[in-house]
Amino acid sequence: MSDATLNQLWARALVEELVRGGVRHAVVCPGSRSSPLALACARMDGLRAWSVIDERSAGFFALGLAKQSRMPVVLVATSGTAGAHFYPAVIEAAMSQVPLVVLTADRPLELQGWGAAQTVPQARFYGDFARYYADVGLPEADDAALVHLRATVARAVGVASRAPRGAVQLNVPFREPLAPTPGSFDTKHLSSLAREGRPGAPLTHIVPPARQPDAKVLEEIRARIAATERGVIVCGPRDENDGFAEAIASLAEATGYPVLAEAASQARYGGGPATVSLYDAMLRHEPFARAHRPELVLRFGGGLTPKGPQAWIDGSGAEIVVFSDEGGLFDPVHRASRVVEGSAVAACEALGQGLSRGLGPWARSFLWAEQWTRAALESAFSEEPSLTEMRIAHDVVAAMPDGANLFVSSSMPIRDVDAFAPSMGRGLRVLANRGANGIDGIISSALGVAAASGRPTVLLTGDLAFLHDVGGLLTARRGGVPLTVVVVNNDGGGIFSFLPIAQAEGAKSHYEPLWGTPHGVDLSHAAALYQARFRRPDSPASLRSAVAEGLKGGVHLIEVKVAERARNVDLHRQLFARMAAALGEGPWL
Ligand code: TPP
Repeated sequence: MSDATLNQLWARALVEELVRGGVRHAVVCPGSRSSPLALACARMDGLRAWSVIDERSAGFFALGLAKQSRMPVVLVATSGTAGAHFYPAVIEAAMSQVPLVVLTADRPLELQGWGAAQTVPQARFYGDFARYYADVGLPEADDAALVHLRATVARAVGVASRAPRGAVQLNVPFREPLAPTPGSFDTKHLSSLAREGRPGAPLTHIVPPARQPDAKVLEEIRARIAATERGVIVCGPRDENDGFAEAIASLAEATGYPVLAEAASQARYGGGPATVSLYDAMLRHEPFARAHRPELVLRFGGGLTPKGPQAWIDGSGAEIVVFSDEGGLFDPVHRASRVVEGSAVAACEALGQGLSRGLGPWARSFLWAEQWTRAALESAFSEEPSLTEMRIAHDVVAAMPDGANLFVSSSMPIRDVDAFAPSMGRGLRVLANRGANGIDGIISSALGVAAASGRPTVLLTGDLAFLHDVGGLLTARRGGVPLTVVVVNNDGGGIFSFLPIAQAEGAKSHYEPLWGTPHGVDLSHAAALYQARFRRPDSPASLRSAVAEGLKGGVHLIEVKVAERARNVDLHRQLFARMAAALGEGPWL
């Protein structure tokens, strides 16, 4: 192999090791110092190079690609402030275990610290949020240096990909010339290991430990399950597409426990017959909540989005066992007696062995409540045909075909999907940035999911989150990524109306400018700027048909104007009350 410059030889070796480690997508931001890396990404077989102009969007686009594909994705930035814009995506990756490999191109050592342009200290840019950091050093046409580079890249990919997954940073300095020059670079003196690595495999394959949970502990928990009828399985947000829904359905059948499945748990849409979606409403019915206090809770995934059910679990006095795939802990009030690390699917399979309780009166009581709260929800919607925020969440899910993706923004959209969009007999992949719950990078994250999956994808977002990352729409156009964006436009931050600050006398005159933050933006201009199809449906039927139309292809912006934010709080309370009241006096256990 020969290459036009030493920098090219170096960058090619680096990117070759990324691909051998399983990287299939590179998100490259424009810059000069990063040119050798950009070119190596664009030329590398087996790697799709995406160009994204704004590094903050690029970070979230990569996050979405990696969330969906569960494979590490590489990000490339030039030197200076560029790489700093990856920070929020790196944080989300760390908090929700998404594998990213960040390459920050840099100036050489002799330009550091003396005022050279676009030169800032880049070592450990992301602090503890990056799981690994190395400066790979300046390119050298030397066996030891190239083998070390390859091994370091292989190691970085290995760390990003093993539990707990997350972002890693490699700082990559280059001297000029940064562009390829005519002629070839002599590599004859190099060993084949330095020049080519190990074709078909990383130079150093770091094999992660087996993720089988501890057998003895599972045996103890199985004995506890066998002795306990009043148990529940609780599934919080979890991205994995590893047969989790099926494993949970079998565990429910074996244990006789209902499954409280959060919207983004991958256990709700496409879950088994024990799936309970409307737990938030049903647990607002106090006698029902009291009568259904569990004695054993098997928890999977992250924290539940709604507070009430979480408090019900924490206050139940039940024994709580947390199954943590990635070693992450979700137990902020310290109620869990055990945290079992290792594959959740493997844990489900092992726990169900030898048990066949089936769905008896205990589980059926939850499922009965699911039916009744659901009937109340549907009848409320049929009586009042206006597009409320709750109705939008419900109808967007209802309009989606089997196998599609739904990305849901933080703030009210994820809460509304969770509370008002029950399982509808279709398999959907529902993803959200629940690691740090940011409203940043939402459009770009959804685009990453759409790009990695090649499946119809809808984003449901609030207007502030939309405006926060509106520039992300550029990637839809430049990268040709189809996406249907539904914006719930309440002209500001609706979630704050649910909080005490909205009522506080002392903050009254400041509430709108500082929390409500109305903007009055006409979103059709955003559609025009990024050449998206724009629609503004004003009825449930026109919303559904706009979503169905959007899913045929292209970039679509669907804006739904909704009731004023304060009124939305009342509408939520009324609907929750109506659903809970449907449980009446029983019949329960
Ligand atoms: N900045 C970031 C990056 N993330 C955050 N979560 C916040 C600020 C705080 N925050 C939480 S919700 C919210 C804000 C600013 C308002 C979101 O408004 P919108 O997207 O319109 O959704 P709505 O509340 O109306 O449902």
